[in-house]
Amino acid sequence: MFLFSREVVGTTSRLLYFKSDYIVLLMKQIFLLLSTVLWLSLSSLSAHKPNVLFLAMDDQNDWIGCMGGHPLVKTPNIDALAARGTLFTNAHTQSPLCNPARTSLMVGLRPSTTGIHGLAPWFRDVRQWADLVSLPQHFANNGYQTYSNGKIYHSLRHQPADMDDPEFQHWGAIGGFGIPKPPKKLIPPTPFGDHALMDWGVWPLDNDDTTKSDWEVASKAIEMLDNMPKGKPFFLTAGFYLPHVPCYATQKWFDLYPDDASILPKMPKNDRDDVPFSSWWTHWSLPEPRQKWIEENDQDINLVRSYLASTSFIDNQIGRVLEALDRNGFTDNTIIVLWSDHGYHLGEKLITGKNTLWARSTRVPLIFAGPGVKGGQKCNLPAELLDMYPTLADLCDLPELKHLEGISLVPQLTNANASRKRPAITSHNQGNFSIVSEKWRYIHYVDGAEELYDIENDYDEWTNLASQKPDVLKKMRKWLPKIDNGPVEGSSHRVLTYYHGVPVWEGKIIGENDPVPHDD
Ligand SMILES: [Ca+2]
Ligand SMILES: [Ca+2]
Repeated sequence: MFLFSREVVGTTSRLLYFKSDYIVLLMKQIFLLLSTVLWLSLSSLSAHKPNVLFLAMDDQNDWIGCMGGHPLVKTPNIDALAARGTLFTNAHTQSPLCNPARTSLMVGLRPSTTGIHGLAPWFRDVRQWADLVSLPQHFANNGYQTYSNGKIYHSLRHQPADMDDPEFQHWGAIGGFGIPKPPKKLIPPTPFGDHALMDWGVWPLDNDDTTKSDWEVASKAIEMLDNMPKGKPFFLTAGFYLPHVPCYATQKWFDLYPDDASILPKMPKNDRDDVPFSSWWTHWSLPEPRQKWIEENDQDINLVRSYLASTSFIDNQIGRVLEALDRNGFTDNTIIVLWSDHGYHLGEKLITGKNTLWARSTRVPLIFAGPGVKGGQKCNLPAELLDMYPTLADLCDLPELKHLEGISLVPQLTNANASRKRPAITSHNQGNFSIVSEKWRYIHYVDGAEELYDIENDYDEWTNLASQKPDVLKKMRKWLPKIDNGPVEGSSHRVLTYYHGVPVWEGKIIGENDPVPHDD
């Protein structure tokens, strides 16, 4: 009985064993089948995911053919891209300065939220922002291979290959300053220490573009496209440095433009008479020469022509990359976005450079083309560079990230008239904001001073209507961001603070009766 029982028990347990073994085997097979199905569907999904080509210009204002910012500028490749995509004609940066602008668009937060207002710090060095998932990281986390060329972040161009959570997985050309450089500056010494970057003119003299760093950025992007592994979608960048100073270009790009005053922008000498004095605080003392110095040194035509030549040279580099995209059969399945980090003044409002809250500083090219984007559209609704992150994630069906402050432009990419209720907001240090709607530009300075321009009828923003339109001011003030953080620890370079009524520029108090530096 006992034996029998044991036998029975043994048989039962053997049966149970066989049964459980069978179930395990079956489960394994089901798991394998499910994994295969999941893997197949994921890989077919990612194989069909659109690629992203992320093209950046530096300090490029609205002097782009299709934007109408300068009547003579020649940008045939950018214009052709706009013609087959959607051009945002009223797009604005979140800051008129490299580091805050680029940090903002790459992490999807406003400078007034991060407190990154100056050329330093690098946001990963700031404890509360160190782990932010940046735009390329979000793509990498979702099956994309990410490739970097040239200037995308303000200073970061390369990281070690074995780094955890790298900003990009593959690093190409470093890009950067307008090399090769002449043995000495081409223009006379500039105020504020004769900064090496404040220079422009024909260089190199041999008319050879292939030695230039921006040529190399395009070439490396082309090489990556030519050798792109199959099977995984890519997020590839080409970040160009020009027309950032020094504006060196070869003779053939200068030859596109007349060497006379017909290329100069219109700039009334009294344009700042109706502007608050605190506007000067936002660009109090800078290496970029004031217009007075430019004219006294006979540099106005030379600077404008050098800037235009540099823009056309970059347009040519963009054309080279787009040609490679096409040649490799990627065009139909690649979303292309072209942007500039902020604009540049070339004499308007009596200055050269950025660091202002007017159109020349804030208005930038922003073009989308590719799958999901309607071609041949111009959208005049306000748009922000901050919107690129959620827009690209939306177009590529990536999971939504809660921390992003921008909003997807996908509705406007399919219908340029789709409603958008939000204006475009730019800040330059704590308390200084510009707010742009379809009709108005409202500016609020840290001391409470205000400006208002009717941008529909006063494209150049010459007439400040703040004292005449109290109702409009009231409406526009409502858009001032509720979060307005001061400079984060480690901030420096072009940082303005204002505590207890005292403006401080780069650590030095601006006295009540101080004259505007190097403007006398
Ligand atoms: Ca810049
Ligand atoms: Ca004026």
